[in-house]
Amino acid sequence: WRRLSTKGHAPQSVIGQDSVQVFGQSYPRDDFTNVTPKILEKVGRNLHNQSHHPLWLIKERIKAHFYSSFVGRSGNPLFSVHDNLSPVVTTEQNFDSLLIPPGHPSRKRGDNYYLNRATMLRAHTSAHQRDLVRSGLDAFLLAGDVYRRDEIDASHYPVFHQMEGVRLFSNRQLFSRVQNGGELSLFERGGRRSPEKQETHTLEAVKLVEFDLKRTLTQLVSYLFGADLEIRWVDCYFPFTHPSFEMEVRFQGDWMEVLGCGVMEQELLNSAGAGDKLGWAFGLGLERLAMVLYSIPDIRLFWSRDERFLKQFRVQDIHQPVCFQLLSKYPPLHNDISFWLPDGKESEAGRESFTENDFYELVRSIGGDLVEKVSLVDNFTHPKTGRRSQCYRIIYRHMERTLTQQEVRRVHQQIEQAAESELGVQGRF
Ligand code: FA5
Ligand code: MG
Repeated sequence: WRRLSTKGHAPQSVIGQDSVQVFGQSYPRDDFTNVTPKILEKVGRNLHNQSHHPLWLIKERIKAHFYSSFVGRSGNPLFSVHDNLSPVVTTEQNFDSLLIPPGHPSRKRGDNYYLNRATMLRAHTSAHQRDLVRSGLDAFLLAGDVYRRDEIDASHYPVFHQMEGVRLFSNRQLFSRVQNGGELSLFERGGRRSPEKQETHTLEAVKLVEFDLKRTLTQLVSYLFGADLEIRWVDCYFPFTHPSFEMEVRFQGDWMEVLGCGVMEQELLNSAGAGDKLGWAFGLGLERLAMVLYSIPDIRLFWSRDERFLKQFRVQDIHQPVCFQLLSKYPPLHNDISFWLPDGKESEAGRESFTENDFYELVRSIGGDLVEKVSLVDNFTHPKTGRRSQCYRIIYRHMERTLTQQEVRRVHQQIEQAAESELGVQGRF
């Protein structure tokens, strides 16, 4: 087993032979356990709660906007804010509570960090929606760190931060501003699900909720970025909202997705004891917003402990503009790696034999933040034997210093060895 140093993460995170310990709790290992020491180092770091960290700054600005724009009947803030919920959740919270069916692709072991079959690091802040609604909240924001095994590039990192927002409406709250609103209803019987709405909802109720959702989010990004920012809405799908949308913003000449949202599935609200209300929910990526707002070019920078990075965000007033000066970029070094894949037989339930994410994970756990990007550059199937071989290009670059060839070669060789011993591939090095 390996005890991690106690600096900057959950005290006493331990990956043992038989169990994984996080925040003093012990989780028995099983065939789904795939969390790594590098990932556990990040648990408890809570960048979103570090005063004057750029993610904290964005969170505070979003809070300030919601506090000033939405005031309850007695002058109190309408939205409560939660930023300290543990990222360790049950798979029931992360998936089932959100109507994500068994066997759904988003549950794959290859895409998530499991402590064991029943427990995981949350893959999104939506994992808490049902519980917070059940506790009686009608309007809340929730910020937290989330964990996903994913590709590696400038805008993807295995740990990032999301802000969730939920707002529920009773019949009176939704229709009070509408003329003769008292005659309208939230629900109808015998309705059909269509691209516009769920079966139990009336079209008029859904349109008002959808309008409120889009207006709320458009006002939020205009407040953060100024009215000039170009945005667009894209239809999409989530098992826990319908209809569902993504907002994209124009960034460095391209459209970048910053959030997903939609009208909450009524079955979710029913299960949370709020079946007499309709609601909207959104989940946005705090790094994505911070990257646009401060022109931060690479998502790894958020983990920097470099004063030259951090001090730029120590503003007196959270509304004061930050002019982020990019630290000079140090030169990249790249190295390729090719190997034959193990014979592709499907093994026990839910476990694939080799996935690209297994390789990304391995590169990440050995190369850490030296790795800027990993891309699959060749995927070849031998015409006679049917054997498959892949070639990946790994780009190494440190954000804060120049790497030497030697240093990179050492890491690259460790990756080659580990790929053979841990993933069962056969190297063509
Ligand atoms: C979700 O996570 C949904 N839970 C969002 C949601 C909430 C929908 C409530 C409906 C209602 P998605 O996987 O698209 O959706 O992630 C949401 C946002 O997180 C993305 O728009 C993006 O801004 C950010 N994000 C996703 N993956 C990454 C990543 N690897 N690195 C950084 N940011 C990411
Ligand atoms: Mg998305």
